[in-house]
Amino acid sequence: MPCIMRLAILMTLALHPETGMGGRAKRKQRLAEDKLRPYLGRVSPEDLCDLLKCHSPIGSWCQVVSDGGGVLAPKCVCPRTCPRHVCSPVCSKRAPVCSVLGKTYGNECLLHKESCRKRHRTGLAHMGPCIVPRSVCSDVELGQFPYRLLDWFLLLSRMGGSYHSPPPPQSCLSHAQRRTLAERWFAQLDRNRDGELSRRDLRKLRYKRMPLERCARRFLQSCDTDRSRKVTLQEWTACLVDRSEIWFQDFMSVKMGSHQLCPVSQPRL
Ligand SMILES: [Ca+2]
Ligand SMILES: [Ca+2]
Repeated sequence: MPCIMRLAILMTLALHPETGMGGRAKRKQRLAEDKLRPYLGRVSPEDLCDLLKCHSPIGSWCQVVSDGGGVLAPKCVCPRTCPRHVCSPVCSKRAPVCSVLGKTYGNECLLHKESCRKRHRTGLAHMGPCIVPRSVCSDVELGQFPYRLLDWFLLLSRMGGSYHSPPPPQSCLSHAQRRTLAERWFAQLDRNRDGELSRRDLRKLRYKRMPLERCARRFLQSCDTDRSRKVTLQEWTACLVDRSEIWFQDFMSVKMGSHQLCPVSQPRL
């Protein structure tokens, strides 16, 4: 597609943002498809597909389909069948692919088929297999995960801050400071502010580059002690702070916050 034509379409999409309260996926989808309608027949439907963002059905992808009157148009659809193999019948340009969740699919069609089935929008991270294969979280790793996670939160909290001397390690924090750190992150992660962390709240957390990221799901499941599928602040601090301290003391046989190893002055977070 010529650059000018692509620019014109993009400007049209930008000048008519999909506003409206609620932003219902179906309506957004209809609007997005309507905006491309003037270009049908002038621009190849494959190129229009590249510009069409799929909101509905959830997990769908853009395919060129006949609109019934014989006109080929881009449309967001859920694939019913996909070629099982990378080269069936011909090698796809987009095979294999890696999703943002770190899972490799034989082709992009399979990714969307699963997304549609699970009714969960899953983005494409990059072409080719995921570089780091998904691995399992061992019991030993799960044991140290709360400490590593708290350490990581502390690092993120300090990033961008200025200090004259290197900040003390997490093991020097007092129990109260550790709780404050965990509470701050709870508030930050609880995006809908209902006082509980749901899987939706934690989606952002899981896919950041944190140490032992593969343990995140198992860890969060273990925090939900009453199996309510949500983690309360009490569950969160017990899971993150108490288990960090137990692990550290067992592993290092040193009391956390010991002044023998830490600066005498109480460190700030
Ligand atoms: Ca929440
Ligand atoms: Ca719970």
